Formats: sequence, structure tokens, C-alpha cells
Amino acid sequence: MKIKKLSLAVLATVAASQAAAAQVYDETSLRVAIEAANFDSSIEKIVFKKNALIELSAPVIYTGSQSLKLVGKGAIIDGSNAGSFTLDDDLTAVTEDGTLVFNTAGDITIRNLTVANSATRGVVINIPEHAEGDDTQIKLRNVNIIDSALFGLHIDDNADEFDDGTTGSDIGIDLKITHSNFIGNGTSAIDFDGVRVDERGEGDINALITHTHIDGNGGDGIELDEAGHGDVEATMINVSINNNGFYNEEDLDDGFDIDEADDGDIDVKLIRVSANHNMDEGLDFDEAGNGDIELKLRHVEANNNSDEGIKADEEDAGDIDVKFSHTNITANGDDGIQLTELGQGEIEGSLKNITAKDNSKYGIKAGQWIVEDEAAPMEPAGELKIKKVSLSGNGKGDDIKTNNVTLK
Ligand SMILES: [Ca+2]
Ligand SMILES: [Ca+2]
Ligand SMILES: [Ca+2]
Ligand SMILES: [Ca+2]
Repeated sequence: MKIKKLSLAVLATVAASQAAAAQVYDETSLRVAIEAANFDSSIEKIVFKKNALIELSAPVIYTGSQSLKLVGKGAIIDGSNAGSFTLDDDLTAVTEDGTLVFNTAGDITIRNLTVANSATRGVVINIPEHAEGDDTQIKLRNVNIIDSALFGLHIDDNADEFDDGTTGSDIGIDLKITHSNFIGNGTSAIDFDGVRVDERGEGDINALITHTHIDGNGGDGIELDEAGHGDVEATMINVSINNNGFYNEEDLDDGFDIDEADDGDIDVKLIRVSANHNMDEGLDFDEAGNGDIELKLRHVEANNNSDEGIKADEEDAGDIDVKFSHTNITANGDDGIQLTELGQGEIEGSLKNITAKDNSKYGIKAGQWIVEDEAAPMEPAGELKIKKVSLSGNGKGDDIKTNNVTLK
């Protein structure tokens, strides 16, 4: 890169002019702006020229520690030639590349920007292993990340290169996305999602996603993966999560996948969300270690998914607490709704105005056990309040299937 040959004095001059007025309009001006911010922590904003089309020849990498805002003004960054990946022996893609890479615990805000056709990942935020203090805040508004070969958006707090293990920073991840699209990502290797958050060590994932489409991605539409101490808290309002999970025919993927391990809860609120035509589950929430699953769904549909429409598995100490209303679960390839609670704890909550029809197995199944399939209940029964629940055409009959859960 030419920029490396520039002297610091020149960079300082460039930085000053960038900070003043210059707008980013091509690869060179984007690199100059990012390099300037890497050297000068007073630069907190990079403004693009309206509707600029920027074709990159390599990843652009931010390494500053300050918060940074990209004001895209409708610019499109084409990442077709921004980096590469290799496949190892088990066909796992290996790369550190992405079209836009942010190696920082500083807050990142992106507005009105499209990142398209990335040769590897679209937008990557790597949280340094030794980050401490406030959670990192990532805000996307009017951002489109489309047709990335691997992940669309990847927020990575896992210190392990291959995302194994539980080592990560002491901070958590606060993600706010609105009026954005994550479409057609993850179509060149196994297990790459439209949106992936890997949170390890201390800290929560706190995600608020509104007015957004997460559709047609090869891996999961969105996966929130949290281990170590901490919760996954996710709210979605007016979000579609459709047609995801088709890339790996040996192990198809979900619409919305949460994996929570060790201490901490899964706490999800979905309002006006569709999770349809995904190749594994529509919603797939797995909680392990201490902690509960709390699900509040209103005006949700999970139809035509290849496995369950909505599946929640809670293990070890902790409850499943549900409050579902005005929710439609039709024509899924397994149970429509499947709630499984294991270890200490119970299933509680209410199902109101639910339609579950034409699912291959049960319309609704709720089972509570200390150890799955124990011969007789070993703990007090759970309780679900049922009102205006309509089941029809389900493959295993139209009663709610329960184990040690009382219906009221
Ligand atoms: Ca962390
Ligand atoms: Ca946890
Ligand atoms: Ca837990
Ligand atoms: Ca439990």
C-alpha cells in the first residue's frame, strides 16, 4: 500500500484536512482516512461522498482505540477483491480478512453504507482480548451487507482463531441495528451467517434489531453465540429472517440461532418477526449452565421451516418462561413449537392466540424433566396457561404434547 510510504508529517497533514472537510470517494481516500484515524485518536468521523462507488483491492483495517463513525451517504463499497480465504482439510474457511475490519474496543457507528460482494467477510469487528471498561457499542443504521462469501457482519470477542474455547475480553457487546439488510451472505463455505456475534469471557450480548431484513444467507440468518459469564438479550421488532441456512446440505442452518453457555440467561423479545423457509429451525435457542430462557413473542410467524418452527432447549439449573401471543406456526418439518426444559427448573407462562397447523410432528410440545425421558416426574410440574390456541392438521395429532407440564 502506498500509504505506508507516507511520512508521519504528511499523515498528520492529511489527517487534519480529513478531519476538516475531505470526503471519501475512492479506495485511496478511504485508506488515507482510516490510516489517519489509526494515527490520530482525535479523528472520530469519516464522511463519504454521496453515492460514491468504492472498489477495494484489499481489506481496509481500522486499528485505532477511539470510537469511530462512518457516515456513508449512500456509498457502496465493493469487496470483490478485498482479501481471500483458504479451506483447511475439513473444509473450514480460514482467513483474517474482511472488507472493512475494525480491530478495536472503541464504539463503531456506520450509517447509510452498503458493503457488497465481499471476497471474505463484509464487516468485521475484532474486540481485543484485553479490552476492559464499558461494553463496545456497535450501531448500524441504513447499512446493507450483501453477497459476502463468508459472514456478512462478524463481531468477534473470541480470542481463539477458530472460535473454539471460552477465552474472550472482560467486556460485552451492545449491538443496535435499524433499517438494514443482511442478504445473500455465507454462500462460499460452511457455517457463515448473515450476522454472527461471538462473545466470550465476561460480558453480555445485548442486541436490538428493528426494521431489518436478514434473508437468504447460506449459514444461519443470525447467530448469537455467548459463553462464559453473561447473558444473551435480544429484541427484534419488524424483522424478517427468511430463507436462510441452505449452504451446507450435510448440516443445514437456522433463521435465528442462539447458543448460550455457562452462567447467564437467554432473554428474547420478538414483535412482528417472521422466520420462514429456513432450512433447519426458524428460531433455535439453546441455553446451558445456570440461567433461564425467557421468550416473549407477539405477532411472530415461523412457517415452512425444514425442522422445528420454534425450538427452545434449556439445560441445567433454570427455567423456561414463555409469553407467546398472536403467533402462527405452520407447515414446519418437525414440531411447530418445541420447549424442552432439563435439570432443575420448570416451564411456565402463557400461549394466547396461537395457530399451529400442518406441522409434521406436534403443533406444540412442552416437556420438562430432570433427565430427559426419566420414567416418572422427579420435580413439581410446570404450568402453561392456554387461551385461543388452535391446532389442526399436525402429523402427531392436535393435542398439546406435554411432559410434567400442566395446561390451564
Ligand atoms: Ca467478553
Ligand atoms: Ca453465559
Ligand atoms: Ca446459562
Ligand atoms: Ca432447567
